Amino acid sequence: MEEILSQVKAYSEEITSFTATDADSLEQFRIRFLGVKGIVKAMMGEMKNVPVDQKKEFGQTMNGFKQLAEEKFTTEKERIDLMGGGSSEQIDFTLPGTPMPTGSRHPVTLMRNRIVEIFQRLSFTVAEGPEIEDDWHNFTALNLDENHPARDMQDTFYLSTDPAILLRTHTSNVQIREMEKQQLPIRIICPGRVYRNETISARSHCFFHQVEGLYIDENVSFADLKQTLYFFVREMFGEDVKVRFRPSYFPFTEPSAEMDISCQLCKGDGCAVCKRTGWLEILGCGMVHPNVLKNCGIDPEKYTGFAFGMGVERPALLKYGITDIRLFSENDVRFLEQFSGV
Ligand code: 2U9
Repeated sequence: MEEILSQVKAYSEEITSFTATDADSLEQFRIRFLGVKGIVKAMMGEMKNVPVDQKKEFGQTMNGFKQLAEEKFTTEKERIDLMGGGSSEQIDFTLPGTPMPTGSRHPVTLMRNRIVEIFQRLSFTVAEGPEIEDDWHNFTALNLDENHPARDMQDTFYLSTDPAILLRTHTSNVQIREMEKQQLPIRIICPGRVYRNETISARSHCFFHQVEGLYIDENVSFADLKQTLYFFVREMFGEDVKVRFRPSYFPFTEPSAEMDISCQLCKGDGCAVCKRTGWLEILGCGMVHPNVLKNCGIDPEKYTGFAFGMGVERPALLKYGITDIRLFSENDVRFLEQFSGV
């Protein structure tokens, strides 16, 4: 018994001081101590030669011995695995890691965020609504009568005709839905994707993005409209930007106007981008038509409001010098990763 215990002690010291240099030396260790014909098994086999009154103590010693060998094997295995299986190769943990490609925001998103953020500073809040819409919210409530060309099957994508369910042609459906809630005043900015049944080309696509705005309260005037939009373009294009309003027509606003800014490329001198006029059209606007207010249950005698709408792709093309609108939806990472910002 004494002899066996001193052997176990010597083996225990050997185990404690063991360090595997690679997967091979670890395997040698396993075979030597934990294998079927290994030392642990052999030592345990000595139980039969131990006097009965010492069997308990011997059993406990052997269990500790076995545990020591197993734990050493486990910790050494983890260390060798971390080293990539061992051999003589050592891992240098100070080396830079494998690069993780980071994404970038889409140029249309960047432009949309810039527009929205400026109106948020004027206390406009973002409102969103469905892209699949019914006839009322996309057309009828907006004073577009039954014969309006925008309602033509060729101009819009219909999901069904009776009842008419379609892909919205503007984000104005969002404003209608907000007005129907009857919580006044309303000061909202509505960014979103819209659809038109167009032949796809470098200049037009069957879907694009808009940002529309709506402000309804008592005593809202055309002067408020002008000053709000003037603030917007100054924030967007700089303090020296000039604006002009041209009378226009939209069924949902009266009076209506289109707003131009002085061409940012030639500073108004005339160039190819502004077609030698010195001006660029950037948005449409007007006072909300009384019929539209009535359609949403708002009293036009008490409340007035202004609305405006602009496309997002066109200013993004201009800002980033892009010449083909189709690039925006091709999802080519080589194109998309060129734009930075938040
Ligand atoms: C409600 C009432 C009025 C939104 C308006 C325009 C003028 C306009 C175009 C700009 C370029 C669309 O993307 S574009 O092709 N938009 O000219 N939009 S006024 O008027 C509204 C909207 C909602 C309830």
